[in-house]
Amino acid sequence: MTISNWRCGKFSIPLDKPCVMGIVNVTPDSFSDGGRWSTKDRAVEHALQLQKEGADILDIGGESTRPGAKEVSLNEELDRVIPVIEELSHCGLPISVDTSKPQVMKEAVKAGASIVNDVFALQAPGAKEVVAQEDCGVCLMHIQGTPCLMQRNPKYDDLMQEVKSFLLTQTQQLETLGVESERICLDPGFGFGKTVSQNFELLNKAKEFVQLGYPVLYGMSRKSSLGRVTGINVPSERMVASVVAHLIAVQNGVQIIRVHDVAATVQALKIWNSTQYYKELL
Ligand code: 8Y7
Repeated sequence: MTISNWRCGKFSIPLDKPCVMGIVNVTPDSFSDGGRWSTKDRAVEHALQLQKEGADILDIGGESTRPGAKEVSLNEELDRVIPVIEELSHCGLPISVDTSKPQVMKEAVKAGASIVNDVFALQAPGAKEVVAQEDCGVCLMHIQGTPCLMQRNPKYDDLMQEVKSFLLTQTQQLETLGVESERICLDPGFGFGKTVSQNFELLNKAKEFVQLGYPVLYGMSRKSSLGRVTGINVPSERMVASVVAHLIAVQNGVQIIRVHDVAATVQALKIWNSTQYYKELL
């Protein structure tokens, strides 16, 4: 079973070719000289740059989800992401909001976001109801534990089975609330409560998630497991590793990839696409 489109509000995102979600972080810049560029302006500028580089979706996040990151208050998160979403809502690309807070989801969709991307898979009280009331797409990601504690001691009896069954349980609950399956995307959560070995098992077995019949998203960009096996300690230097990891996911049928380095990823995908569609080449 192959799914042809991901329905996200006014967008129907085609999945016949891999789709690139560009990462846009809206976080105050500690090196800022104090005013020439606001946090909002920097984020919008970066998002438009990723659009130029060929991103298909822009993922806007105001809360760091990195291991050990500290939490951001509701008002702070709203102040960060809503103005950026409003400004980008007319750029022509579907906007995704990276949040776990139901109120942020609701305000973001009202401001023009078409996708809710939640690393907690809508487990917060009221989150599923917000998505059910709107017409947006949603990405459900698997996590074991919380960002603060997840890397302490990840444990599974059967990794693939547990991740799949978690995602399908969340999906079923959403569908019971009236959310159409065409709106739901699944993500195994590379790096979220998994060992290096478990992360690469998820990548190796990506086809098993694709076979569930929903669009599948993988986000591995610059993550520490890529650093561990390459010996590259600086995240921004992991571009080649990231591009290769995402290309492996795509080769295994994954339709959506979430990346920082959009230009390099798009370049790689043009080669991959050419192997799939060579009959269309001159
Ligand atoms: C993922 C994600 C992050 C991911 C999805 C980072 C917000 C950590 N990772 N969302 N978000 N999948 N769907 O290093 O893997 O980018 S934050």
